Amino acid sequence: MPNMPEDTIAAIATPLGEGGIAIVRISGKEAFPVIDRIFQRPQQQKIDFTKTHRLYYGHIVLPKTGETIDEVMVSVMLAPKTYTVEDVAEINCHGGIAAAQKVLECVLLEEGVRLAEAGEFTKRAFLNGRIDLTQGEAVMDMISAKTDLSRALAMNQLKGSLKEKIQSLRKRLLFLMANIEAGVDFPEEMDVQKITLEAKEEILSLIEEADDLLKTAEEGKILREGISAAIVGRTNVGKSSLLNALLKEPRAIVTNIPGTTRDIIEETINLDGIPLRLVDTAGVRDTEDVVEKIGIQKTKEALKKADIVILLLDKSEDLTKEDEEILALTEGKRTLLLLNKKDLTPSFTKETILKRYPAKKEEEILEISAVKEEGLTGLKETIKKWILTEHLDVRQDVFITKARHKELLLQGKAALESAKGVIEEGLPLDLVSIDLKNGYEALGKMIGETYEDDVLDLIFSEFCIGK
Ligand SMILES: Nc1nc2c(ncn2[C@@H]2O[C@H](COP(=O)(O)OP(=O)(O)OP(=O)(O)O)[C@@H](O)[C@H]2O)c(=O)[nH]1
Ligand SMILES: [Mg+2]
Repeated sequence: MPNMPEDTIAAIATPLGEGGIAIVRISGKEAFPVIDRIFQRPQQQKIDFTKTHRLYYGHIVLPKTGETIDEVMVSVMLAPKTYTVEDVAEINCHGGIAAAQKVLECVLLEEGVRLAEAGEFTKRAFLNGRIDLTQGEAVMDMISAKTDLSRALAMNQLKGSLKEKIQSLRKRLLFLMANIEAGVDFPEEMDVQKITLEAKEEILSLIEEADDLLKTAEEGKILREGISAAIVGRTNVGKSSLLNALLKEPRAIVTNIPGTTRDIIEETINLDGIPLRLVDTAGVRDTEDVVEKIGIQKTKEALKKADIVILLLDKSEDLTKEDEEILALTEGKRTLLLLNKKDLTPSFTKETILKRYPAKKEEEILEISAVKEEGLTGLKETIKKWILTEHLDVRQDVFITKARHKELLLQGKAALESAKGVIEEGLPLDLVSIDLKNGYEALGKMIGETYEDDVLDLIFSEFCIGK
C-alpha cells in the first residue's frame, strides 16, 4: 500500500480543560518504544508489548531529569486491531490543562514522534483501510452531533451502511461492464442482442436505486433546514400569542383588537434538533381594509406553501362561519387543530369538534392556552412525531446527509442516464462501457476508493486534533 503513513503521531485526544481524565494518544511504529522510555511501572516491572489491549498503572517520568510528571494509566493496543490499524498507546493522565500538556511534551521530545494534524488518526484509519471515506466523515458527524437524531444518523453511517450500499451498486456496475465487454470482444460467440437488453434493464434498475438514495438526501435537507408550519385561524384566536409562547419571547404584537397581525412573521424554533419554521399569519375575516385584505391573501398562500398547518380555534367562543371557512381551507393538509384559551370558560370542547368533524382524528386535536403556556409540550411532541414518521424515515438504513455524496451520486446517475441513451439510440455497445466506467468512478470517489489529496485534506481538516 503506497499511502501507508510511516511516522508516529501523538496528540491530546480529549478537550483541553479541567476534567477527570485527559488522554494522550500515540499511533505508529514508535508508540511502544516511546512508552517504554517515559513510563515507569511499580517495582521496575516491564510491559509485555506482545500482549494487546492491556492497561498498565504507573508514572510518566521525564527521562532526562528523572522528574515525575503525572500518575497515569497506559493502554497498549497492538496493530492491526486498533483505531488507526497501527500500534496505539494511550496515556490516561489527570484531566487538566497542565498535566496533559506536559505529558504530551514528554512524548514529543522523544525521537520519531510528531504532533498529529487535525483528524489525522481518523485519516490513518482510512488510509490503512479500516474504514472508508463515508465512515471517516461519520466520525466527524458523531462528534458534532447535538441531538439524538443526528447521533443516530451518524452511527448508521459509521457502521458502514452507506459504504455497503455504494459497494453493492459498484459491484453490479462492474458485472455489467464485464458482460458488455464480452459482447464487444466476442460478438460471434455472444448473443449481443440479449446482452444489450439485459444491460438496459440493469441500467434502469440502477437508476432507480440512485433515485431512491437521492430521495434520502431530501430528508437530510429537512434535518438541516427543517419544515414549515403555518399558524392560521380567524382574528383574535391567539395565533401571535402562540408564536410568542413557542419562541419564549414577545416577537409578534398581541392585542385584543381583531386584525392585529397584518403581515407574515416567520421564526424558527428547535424541535430536538429539527428546525421548525413557524409562520404567524394575519387572521382570516371579511374586511374592507386594503392592508388587511392583502395580509389575508398572504395567509392563504402561506397555508398552501407550509409543510404542516397549525389551525387555532378560540374555545371560549362559539365556532363562527370564519372558523368553518378556514377549516375547509386546510383540507388535504396535515393539520393540527388547537383549541386555544382553555384557561377561560369553554364554549365547546374537543368532543364537540370530533362529533362535528368525524374525519378528524383525536390526536390531531389539542387543547392549549397560549397565554398560560399550557399544552405546549404536547403540541411540540405531536409535531415532532409527525416529522419523524411522515417526513423522515429514520428507520431506513441508508441516508445521504452530505453535499459531497449527493454531488457524486448525481454524477453517477447522469452517467447511467447517458448509458441508457446510448442503448436506446442503438449506438455501439462499447460506448456504453465508457459511461458505466464514469459512473463506477463517481461512486468510487464517494467511498474513497479513489481520491484526490485536497478532498481528503478538506474532509479531515474539519476534525479536531486528537481524533
Ligand atoms: N385567556 C386567554 N387569552 C388569550 C390566549 N391566547 C391569546 N389570548 C388573548 O387573545 C387576544 C388576541 O391574541 P393574539 O395573539 O393577538 O391573536 P391573533 O390570533 O394573533 O390575532 P390577529 O393577529 O388579530 O389575527 C389577546 O388579548 C391575547 O392576550 C389564551 O390562551 N388565554
Ligand atoms: Mg396576530
